[in-house]
Amino acid sequence: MSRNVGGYLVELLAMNGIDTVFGIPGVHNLELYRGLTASSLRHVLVRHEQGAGFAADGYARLSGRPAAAFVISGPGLTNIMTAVAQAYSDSVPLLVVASAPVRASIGKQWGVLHELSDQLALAAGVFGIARRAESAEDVRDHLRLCLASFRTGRPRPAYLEIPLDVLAQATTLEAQRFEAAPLLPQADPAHIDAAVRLLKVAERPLVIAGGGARHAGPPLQRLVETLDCPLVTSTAGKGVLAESHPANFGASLPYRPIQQLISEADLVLAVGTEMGETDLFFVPKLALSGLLVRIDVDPVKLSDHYAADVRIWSDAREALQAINQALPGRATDSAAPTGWRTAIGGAAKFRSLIDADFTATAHAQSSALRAIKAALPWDGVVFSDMTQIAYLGNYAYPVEHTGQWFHPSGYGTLGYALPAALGAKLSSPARAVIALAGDFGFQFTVTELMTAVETGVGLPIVIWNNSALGQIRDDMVAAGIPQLGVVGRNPDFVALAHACGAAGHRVHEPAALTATLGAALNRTGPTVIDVAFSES
Ligand SMILES: Cc1ncc(C[n+]2csc(CCOP(=O)(O)OP(=O)(O)O)c2C)c(N)n1
Ligand SMILES: [Mg+2]
Repeated sequence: MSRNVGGYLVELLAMNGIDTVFGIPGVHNLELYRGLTASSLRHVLVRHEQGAGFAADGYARLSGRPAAAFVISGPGLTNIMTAVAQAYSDSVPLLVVASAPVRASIGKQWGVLHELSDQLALAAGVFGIARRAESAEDVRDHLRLCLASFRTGRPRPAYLEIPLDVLAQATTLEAQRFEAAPLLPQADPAHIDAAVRLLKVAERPLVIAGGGARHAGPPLQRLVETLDCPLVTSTAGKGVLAESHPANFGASLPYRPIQQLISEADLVLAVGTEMGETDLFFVPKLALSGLLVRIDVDPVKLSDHYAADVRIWSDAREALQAINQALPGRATDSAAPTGWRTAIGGAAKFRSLIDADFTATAHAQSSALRAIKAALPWDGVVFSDMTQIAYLGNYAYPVEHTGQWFHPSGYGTLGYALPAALGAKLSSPARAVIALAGDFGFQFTVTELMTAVETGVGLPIVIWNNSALGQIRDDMVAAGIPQLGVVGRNPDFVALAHACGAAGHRVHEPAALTATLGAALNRTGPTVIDVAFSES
């Protein structure tokens, strides 16, 4: 059968597990759209390419399934790059397919439409993998590589560009299903033995788990119970063990009592975590005084500025299972565990140390977080933005499982919450999903409210409205800088919602937030909830 390369690509995507494309058509990528209507792929028209990137990110974070974004050459690519950088830093797989100017013009600066001096090089700077297809065979081979990159080690966004003349070429190549099995590094048994030897004699061990451990909850729980040691998670690792478990000290890496505790450990086992600045807010590096054992699928992490004593290059679950097999029986089998964690007290004690420092504003944020939690079902999902309530929520919003609280941790990008929550809701319509953004961050991607209205998703968008760039204002005050550029004029968010065809409400206290959010979750279509508490 003959169709053009654009149509062939769509067939390949449909055969290889992509079911949703977020995009904006333009003259350059028209041939990507020719075959889309007849295919099984769902196309979601977004209002800005950054929204497409965030939506694909949210889609993958909640469902585990990658989505694609179709963008035009030049501005389509540059617009989506911020969202791609966010996905890169948080290890989220997504596929961007872009057109490119005709091959004859590339690199020649003729001034063709949407020209960049080097589009592929630009993409290579933000994606995990970036390829240009110069033929139908290239499309097949590069796409196989892009999709495989999502399953081999640390997932990153992938990029495939196809010049206009290639997109329009006819091809008779048959679409095919690629190999889909994950390919992960297997831990070297000698490294597992070395870790076990250290863990057996450690007196004050502590485990730090990140996003790379998200799927390793059961072996992680068994290990911390065996060792009777504290577990601390990054935001990406939030919920890997129920936060009500006495050994889970929560996503508390930024807090001083926890950093102090970590510095007193004689052995830290870091599983699937960077322990980077964005996990620590804002210490560049943890001060460790003991030994460090790291488990990571990313070899770069095993050789970074933390000098590890034992480096296990492996998937977290496999490595933890192997360690558990080699460790003596569970301490919790006996009535009274005798490890370090029991001696220093459980998570509750450390949580009260952290909570003792909360300001009046933090208490107001806390009450809003509790009000949100009360409105959501047990498996409800929050996509948060870069706002003060979310920085607190990273730690204080209680979860019992992974996949309930998402934050743009690594790249720290304003405007993430709404489009990411939208993508997540489209991936999993039965789940209760909300966006939680600040008044300023919401406005970065407010255009995607129209996408939410158009797709009819029952999506509450909660705005933490302190009428300011609150965090930056507070940072200026703390640094003795005269306040400048930290208070902007906000629209009437309720009226804005109505103008877009969404519902809109303003609430002033927690009970009203719970009630309004509960009702919004049962609505068809999005609801903007402007939260204006007195201490916000
Ligand atoms: C794309 C982008 N630009 C700028 C920033 C810097 N920044 C971080 S938080 C913030 C203020 C956000 O204000 P708002 O959304 O109202 O949240 P609040 O701090 O008031 O809770 C800014 C400007 C950023 N993180 N991302
Ligand atoms: Mg604000």
